[in-house]
Amino acid sequence: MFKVPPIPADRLPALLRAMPKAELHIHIEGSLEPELIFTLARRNDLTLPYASVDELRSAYAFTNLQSFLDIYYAGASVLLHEQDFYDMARAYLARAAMDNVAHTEIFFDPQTHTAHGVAIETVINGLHRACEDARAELGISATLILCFLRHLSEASAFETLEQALPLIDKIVGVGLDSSELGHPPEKFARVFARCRDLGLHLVAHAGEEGPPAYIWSALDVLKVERIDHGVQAVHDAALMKRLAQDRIALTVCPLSNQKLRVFPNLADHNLGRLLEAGLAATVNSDDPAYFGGYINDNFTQVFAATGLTARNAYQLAFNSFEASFASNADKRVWEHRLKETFERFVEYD
Ligand code: ES4
Ligand code: ZN
Repeated sequence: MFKVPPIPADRLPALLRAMPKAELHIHIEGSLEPELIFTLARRNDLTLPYASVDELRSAYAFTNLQSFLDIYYAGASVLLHEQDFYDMARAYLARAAMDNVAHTEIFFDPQTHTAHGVAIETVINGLHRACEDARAELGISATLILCFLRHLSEASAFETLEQALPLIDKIVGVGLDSSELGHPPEKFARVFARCRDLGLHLVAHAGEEGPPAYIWSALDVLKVERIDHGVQAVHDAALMKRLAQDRIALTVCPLSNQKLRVFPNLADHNLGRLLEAGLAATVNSDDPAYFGGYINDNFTQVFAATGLTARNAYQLAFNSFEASFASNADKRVWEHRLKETFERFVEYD
């Protein structure tokens, strides 16, 4: 790997912002800012149980994953038309481009929308058009990952997959999200096997609040290529070895973990420990509108709180490209730009 040159500590935040990166763990419904929730509610003649944007934002006081999910699903209920999905994704992509995100693989939760009568093609077509336009107009590469809600049944996941089949060329993979505890990966073994046969990439949330056993079964039963979160892996030495040896990426989300109290403080986050153990960790925003920051905020805050270095920064950005489902040609271009950015920061020392 490229030998990372010494970079003065006071230039590290600027470097974190400037470096090209991939975002691999972003729930598009979690990018809906309160302002856009109100705009869409007005446009769709819906009344929200909050009088103002400020009142809605002040309801964002979570203490764990479930307390967050309850309000996150309520926020997503203002999305009804293809243009709503387009506008949401477009706003995220414009914001991500500002953070020098070169590539993103966006999660979406179709069951949240189909549950209240929105057709899956409305969801996928709106999101996909936003990705296409962003590539042309913002120079950002964006693809879609369909997530199954694990608190719902296997049958519901199969039904969702069936509905998505005519649009399968518009997604690159599938994931598994929502309430983790009590909903182990095994519940979706058959759905993931079918997705694998369809040639889709596979990821799953595991080890956010759930135990290392859920990470093992995501790997060995679902056969996923990346683990979303995965921070609980540190409690299982054999699992740490497996993740390092197989270069299984973890899409870590520091501000999410702080807000949902996975760690008592950001300073207690184990990102540095994961990197030290040789794991392919990455930094991501999860649900930026709810957790107090986009990807660069996640980088700058976790670096400031835990004392990570320029070398760690390079590794995290490099890991994000390597762990992506983009082509090798695209990866080489982004990795070259990454190296150039680091070299630029030494020269101006
Ligand atoms: C999520 Cl932080 C988190 N965990 C699990 N599922 C999710 N869906 C949206 N954000
Ligand atoms: Zn997530």
